[in-house]
Amino acid sequence: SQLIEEIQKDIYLLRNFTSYESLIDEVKAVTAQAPFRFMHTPGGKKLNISMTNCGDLGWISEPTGYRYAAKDPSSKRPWPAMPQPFKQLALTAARHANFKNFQPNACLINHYKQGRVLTAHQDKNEPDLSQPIVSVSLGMSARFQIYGDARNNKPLEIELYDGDVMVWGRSARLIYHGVKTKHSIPHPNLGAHRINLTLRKV
Ligand code: MD3
Ligand code: FE
Repeated sequence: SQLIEEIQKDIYLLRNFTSYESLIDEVKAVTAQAPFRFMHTPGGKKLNISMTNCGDLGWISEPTGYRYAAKDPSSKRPWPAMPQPFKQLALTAARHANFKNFQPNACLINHYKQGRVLTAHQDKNEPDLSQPIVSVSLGMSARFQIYGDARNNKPLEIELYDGDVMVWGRSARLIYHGVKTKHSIPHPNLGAHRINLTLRKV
């Protein structure tokens, strides 16, 4: 359709598909129960992006490794339930990319201050690689980097803005990717902060 662009094989971009205003109440409801926190890497360093989760399972980084956990290690309670609007958005976005009936059960929520980076990495902690990943950008813009099959490739860079949604699946599911926010454009309401939702079926 005209709404969706396949920017590379199996990587779909839906510009302006949602907005900060549409989802911020749900984000705040989640972070009131499970605040953003800086997790520690298996190497013992602090991540420079703060994170939280909602849904049945949440991605966590600990000195013992990365994993999906049913409980928030800070509160020792289950993660907040996934808000219905998150599920609906993921289902609809995935359908546009020809993934039928995508029902995410895990949502990682990343918070970037201006200048923070997510270095090139693969997402490979998920058991079923046939499932897509849907990501939602809110607030400040960011430079998204697509490295392909090796982290030393020269990346394709695309600027993502508030409300942009991407769907990654099939042959793109294990690509190396990263995020830069050095030259980001602040959002009128959220300022120099970016919130990213990463919706998965784990
Ligand atoms: C491509 N987050 O949390 S979301 C992550 O903007 C992560 O916060 C970035 O990479 C962010 O792991 C990017 C887009 C994304 C997420 C997962 C992917 C792209 C992906 C998995 C495979 C390929
Ligand atoms: Fe990732």
